[in-house]
Parts: sequence; structure tokens; C-alpha cells
Amino acid sequence: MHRKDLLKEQIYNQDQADEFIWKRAKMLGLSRRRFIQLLAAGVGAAATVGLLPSHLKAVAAETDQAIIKPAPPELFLQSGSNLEMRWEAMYNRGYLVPNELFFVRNNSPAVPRLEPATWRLQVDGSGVSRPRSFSYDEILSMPSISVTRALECAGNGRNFFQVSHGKKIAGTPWNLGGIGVAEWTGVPLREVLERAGVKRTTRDVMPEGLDGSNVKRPMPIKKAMADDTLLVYAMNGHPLPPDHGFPMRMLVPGWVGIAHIKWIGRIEVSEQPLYSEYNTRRYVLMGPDYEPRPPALGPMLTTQKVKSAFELPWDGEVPSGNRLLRGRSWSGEGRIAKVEVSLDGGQTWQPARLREPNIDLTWVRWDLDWDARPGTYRLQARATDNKGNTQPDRIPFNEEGYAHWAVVTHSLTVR
Ligand SMILES: Nc1nc2c(c(=O)[nH]1)N[C@H]1C(S)=C(S)[C@@H](COP(=O)(O)O)O[C@H]1N2
Ligand SMILES: [Mo]
Repeated sequence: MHRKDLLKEQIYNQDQADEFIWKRAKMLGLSRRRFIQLLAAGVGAAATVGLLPSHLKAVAAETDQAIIKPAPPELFLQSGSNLEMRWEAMYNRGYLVPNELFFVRNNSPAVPRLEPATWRLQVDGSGVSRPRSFSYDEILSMPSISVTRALECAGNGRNFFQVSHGKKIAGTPWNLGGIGVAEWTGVPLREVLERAGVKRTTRDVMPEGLDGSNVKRPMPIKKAMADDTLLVYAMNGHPLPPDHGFPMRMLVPGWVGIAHIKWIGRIEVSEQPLYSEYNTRRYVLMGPDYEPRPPALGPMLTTQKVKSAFELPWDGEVPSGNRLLRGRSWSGEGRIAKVEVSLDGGQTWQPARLREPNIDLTWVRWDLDWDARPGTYRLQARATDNKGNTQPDRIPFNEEGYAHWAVVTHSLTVR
């Protein structure tokens, strides 16, 4: 293949998907020449999945849409196959982010269209004594729970490295809208693992998606067996929407977004440590302040940090007068204990009022009274969680721009 501009996310993702399908084709004895002929004939990824192992065949009905749901500009900032929630759209809403406003982060060029009637979840590997597959109906007939939890992209806040370190980083240019909170309904992963005969010697569990990029990422058995680690089939009281992983996805509370595998089709359970490129080459911290951790290129990202955002447009304008200055803060390790707000770029601080509910690994809404006089303001919010983590003024640079949890400045004009 020709040298490509792999810094462009869409090209990178397509290349990734092509490479994956080519490997499968090769395994089944197809020549490179024939493979390229098929691709050139417009047969494309969707048709070549006939070449995929049986558990991945459901991808055959792949759509050609990167995102299915409407993306009105008043709700979202769009970047390729990703939708960033506009924070100002949360100003007149409640605790949950409705499905139509929930951010989308797709690594693959197209959303797979999966049929519950033919979809299967394959559970196999050295860590289970009874490897088997489960149908959609079978999983729905197991005991389920509903939990309210945040889901946040590891790269949320990436754009602020430009402000703090003067470096523009390739990748989805999130401000702070790569997060959402929903009520997730599903079956604890533990229920499924137990039915497959999970062993006491099991170490790692790796869910795998059915989209083109072969997205998969391992977690330790302890996290896989936690009460709120779920196979999710409903979101805010609706069947899981296609963009968010229909018919089923993982919920791995507190962990970086990439762990919450969408369009799940397989779970590898192993007595050996498992790795994927999603925790060795990507979603790791790389840069002058981080050492490689073989086989990973740097420390792996797992739990999310503490962050805060105002329910206001970036560089926005509001009318003068008495108002509630509102925002939300969250932590991947616990719940928020304290939020302080500055109107003058960090010179003076005042406490914000926290509003119920305040759920662990989710977020808290906060506000303060503000008699807004005309002028320009440099708003800042600084949160502390109940584990004692406080948002710092500055964090070290990392090349992929993950985990920007330092305090940021939100400029606002009052007219
Ligand atoms: N199969 C699959 N799962 C995936 C992804 C993906 O591209 N494919 N993206 C991950 C990333 S990086 C994030 S941040 C979340 C986003 O979930 P959402 O699109 O439902 O908001 O899904 C994760 N799960
Ligand atoms: Mo992500």
C-alpha cells in the first residue's frame, strides 16, 4: 500500500480496518492480488466479511454511515465520525444527558447494523471451562440492573493542550463535551462469565467489538466481576441506539471510554495477561514525563480524572443581570466533594453549591449566584473528589493529548 497520511484520523481508521480484513483474508488463503481486485471491484469491507470467522459475520449488514442519529449544530460540534456535546445545551436540562444529545466516538468508518435475531455473544478462551455463545434473548432473560454512570472519552479536553502547552494534537479535538451521563440497563458481565464457567485462575477479560477496526481492550477479572460492570442493552429507558452500540455494549464505570466496547460480539477470557493495541500503542501516556511500560509504550489509561465544565458556549455571550452560573464536575474514582469557581482567571475563588444527586463515578451539578455586569470574564472551576484528587493548575504533556484534567479558562462576555 502507498504511504498514507496516518495522522488524519479518517485515513488512519480506514487503513486500520483494511489491514484487519486483509489479515483475515490471508488466513483463509486469499492472495493479495485477489484481495485488492475484490476491493477495487467495490466489493468493499462489508462483502469481504464472508471471510471473517463466524463470530464476526454479523458485520455483513454494515451501514455506510459514520453516524446514524441526527447531529443538529445547536446540539453538537461534529468532527469526522465523532460528535461533541455542546455544554450550553445542558443548561436547561436535568441530571441525565438524553440519547439525542449524547456524544459519539467511533473509531471505525461505519456503524455496524446488527440484527438481534442473528447476533451472538461468543465467550471463549483459557479462562472459561464451558466456552459458548449467547443469544440476545438469552441475555435479556438474565437478571438485570440499572445504574446511572458517566461515560467519557480518554481524549476529552484534548484541545486544551494547545492552550496549556502550545501544541496542536492530532485526534478528535474535544473541548470538554466528550462526556455524557445516562441510566444504563443491562446484565452484570459476571452473570455471563459464570454461565461460561469462569475459572478461579482467570486473569483478564477482553470484550471485542464487531465494527471494522476490531476494537478490543482487556480488563482485570476483578473489574469484570464488579457489580456495575454491565452488558448494556438499554440507555435512558430506550433500546441502545445504533451509534451507542446496538444491540449490546459494555459499561465499565470510571474507566476511559475505550473500555466501554460497543457492538460487542466476543469476550475473550484468559488465564494469561491479554493485550491489544488499545492498551499498548493507543490510550497510553507518551511523552518526556512518561516511561515505556513494555509491552505498552507508556502507562495505560484506566480510571478517569477529575474535571469540570460550565453549561455555557465557548467564547460565548450572555445578557447582563442576575443569573445562576452553572456547571458540572465529575471523577472516575469517586464522587465530587467540593467545587470552587473563579470569575477572574484564578485570582479569587468562591465555593459553588452542589446539587443532588451526586452519584459516584458520575457527575454533580453545581451553581452560584452571579450578578453579571457587562464585561469580559475568565471563568474557571476547580473540583475535588472524595478521594482527595483536586484539579491541578497544569499537567505534563502527552503526545496523544489524553486526560487533560487541569483547570481550564472559559472566556465569556456579558453584554
Ligand atoms: N466497538 C467499539 N467500541 C467503542 C468505540 C469504537 O469505536 N468501537 N469507541 C470507544 C470510545 S474511544 C469511546 S469514548 C466510547 C464512546 O461511546 P459513545 O459513542 O456511546 O459515546 O465508546 C468506546 N467503544
Ligand atoms: Mo474515547
